Amino acid sequence: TVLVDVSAGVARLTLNRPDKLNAFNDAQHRALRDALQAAAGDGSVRAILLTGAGRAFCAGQDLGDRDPSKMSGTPDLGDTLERFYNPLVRLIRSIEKPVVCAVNGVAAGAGANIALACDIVLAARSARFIQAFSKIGLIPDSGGTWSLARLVGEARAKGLALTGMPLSAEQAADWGLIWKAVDDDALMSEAESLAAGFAGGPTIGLGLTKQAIQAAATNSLDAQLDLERDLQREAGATSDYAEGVAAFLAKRPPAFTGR
Ligand code: LHQ
Repeated sequence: TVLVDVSAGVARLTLNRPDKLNAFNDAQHRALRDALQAAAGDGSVRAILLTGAGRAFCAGQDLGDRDPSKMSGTPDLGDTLERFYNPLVRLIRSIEKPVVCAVNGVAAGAGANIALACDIVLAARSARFIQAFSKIGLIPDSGGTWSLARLVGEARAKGLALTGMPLSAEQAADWGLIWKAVDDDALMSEAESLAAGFAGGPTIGLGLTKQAIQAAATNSLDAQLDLERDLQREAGATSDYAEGVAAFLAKRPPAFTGR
């Protein structure tokens, strides 16, 4: 249910249930979590690229086996979030390497918000972001209420979440929801070259940068300045920092090793 290809420092993870628009069942959750954990722990992997097989990125939860009228008792969706979606979002945010998401087609429900949990989101011009939850009586999950409000502000977050209106890739980029909208046939090459750039980059510095920017969402300026001091101390102790400065002074391209 998730294809994994590791080469040249990049782990490519492809959601692979195309006939279900890559909707999540428990098996796909387990496969994605395992693949992300493996990539996080593999020192040869310095960037992660997440995408979907077929015409969609991900249609969110697979609703096929979720019909409450065919189940006994009250469904506990909080349990599903606690066991699957919340750990997935926490994992993506905590990986100390850039996670690039190439949204190749529609991203709906939890599928949209998992994309938004990634560090850099590129989307094919034909892709749509749909906060489908309101159509079935749910609230945006997988961090959606948090990331939407922060990325596009309360007015647009509420508009998207309450209406469930599809947002084009172009509009998503204009609003600052994602990094960039890309022509469909250029999506994967752009995503690959971005990931390759990260894989040849100063991995520790990039990981610390991700950590610092995420911390800014909840820190005061004072706390953030303290954090920058601590993380810059770490970054400045890496051999990639020494290499970066040496290369700059010698007017040659740096050869970063990720250490
Ligand atoms: C699907 C799905 C799908 C199963 C398309 N499931 N089959 C968390 C906690 C626990 C439970 C609840 O959920 C959550 C979080 C969530 O993610 S809630 C939101 C769940 N997702 C949705 O409500 C989106 C449902 N899908 C759609 O609205 C449409 O399929 C979109 C807009 C994504 C795409 O529309 P189209 O391009 O017109 O494609 P389609 O609707 O014809 O779908 C193609 C096939 O994929 C179709 O199957 P079929 O056998 O008829 O070819 C769909 O039934 C199936 N599919 N999404 N989530």
